[in-house]
Amino acid sequence: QVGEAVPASQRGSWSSFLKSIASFSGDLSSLTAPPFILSPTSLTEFPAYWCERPELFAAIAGHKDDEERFLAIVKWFIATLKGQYTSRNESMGSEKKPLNPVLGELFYGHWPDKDDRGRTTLVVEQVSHHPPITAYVIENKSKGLNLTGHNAQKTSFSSSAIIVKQIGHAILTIDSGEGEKEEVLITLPKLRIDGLWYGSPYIELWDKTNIQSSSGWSSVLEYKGKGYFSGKIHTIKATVSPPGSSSVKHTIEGQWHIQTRDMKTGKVFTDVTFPKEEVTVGPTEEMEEFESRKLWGLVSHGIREGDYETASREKSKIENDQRQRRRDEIAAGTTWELKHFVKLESDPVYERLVEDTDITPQEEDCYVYGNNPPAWLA
Ligand code: CLR
Repeated sequence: QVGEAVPASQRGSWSSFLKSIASFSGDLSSLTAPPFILSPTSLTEFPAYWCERPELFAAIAGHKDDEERFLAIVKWFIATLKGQYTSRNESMGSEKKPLNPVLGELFYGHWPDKDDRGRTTLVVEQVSHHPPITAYVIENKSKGLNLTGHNAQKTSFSSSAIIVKQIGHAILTIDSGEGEKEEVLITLPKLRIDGLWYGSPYIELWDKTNIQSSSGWSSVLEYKGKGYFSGKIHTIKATVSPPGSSSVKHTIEGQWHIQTRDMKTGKVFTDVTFPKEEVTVGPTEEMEEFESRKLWGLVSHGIREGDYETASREKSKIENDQRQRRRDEIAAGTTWELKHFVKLESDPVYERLVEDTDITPQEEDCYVYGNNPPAWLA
């Protein structure tokens, strides 16, 4: 039946929402959805998923050997997938529609030092509203680790599912303090959002992504869902190849939301069945106007409490304020100034790393971090 998981009073508006996405491709964030499917969290918070296993991130710096270090990167990456793609189902019962960030929206956080892993910080800025683009940097300075990336989405609709192509990439820089820094390109998986008809959307990953290091080590990660090679949901197969070769030295297989194994040794490679560590953020009262939880505070509260009238009124206020700002800028002949990132039309690191690979596209833009965190985070 249509919308089993949809409150009876919202079934009509859920069907119209589904019809509007079916006849629409591009920026989903701008479509109005019924209240039951709204998430109280803005997309600017999502980059935190990259570091919810801070000890695995820090562990990358603990290996002197290129091969060992590369395997640590693959391990950390696979372990982030569960948080990135299933955590809304766990916390809210299904995938939901996140709040659409405003231009210049900010999100700051950190994971404290513990057990010698060092402190890790997160700076996120919404660098474009139309189309929505989010830039972020995650740093563990004591370990010489920096992950800088940006992401956007291209959505389309196909046989009752939303297909999401992720645009953008992340670069992990590892500075061991001796000699050249290692640079590692990470590309992002394609998403298929199913379960829409019933009103309980969930994500499956498909196709392939790459991890490509300047050390020459590389990995191709292949994603499948139920009904493909293993018949199980959230399946991954990663192959790891040494420099200058496409021969496979390691194969990792399993389910990214539970466990994967190294097929050669039979040993567990990733296990994400124990709790992750959410990012620590300061008190909302001390935040600046454009910090995500402050900006959306009343909207989020409304959504959480089921007070959708307040949520929608407060959301309109934010959107009207944004429209007015854009009009004022046009009148004054100015543009919004980003606080932390600078856009480059082409990313030299990306382009160097994809050279001689079949990674597409061969060119991408990027957002460079200005190394200017707020004082309390620095
Ligand atoms: C953002 C970048 C993160 C990984 C990630 C996870 C879930 C994705 C999100 C990204 C982008 C926005 C997204 C969301 C799932 C649903 C949502 C595609 C890629 C869309 C806009 C909302 C669809 C609406 C239905 C759920 C009703 O690292």
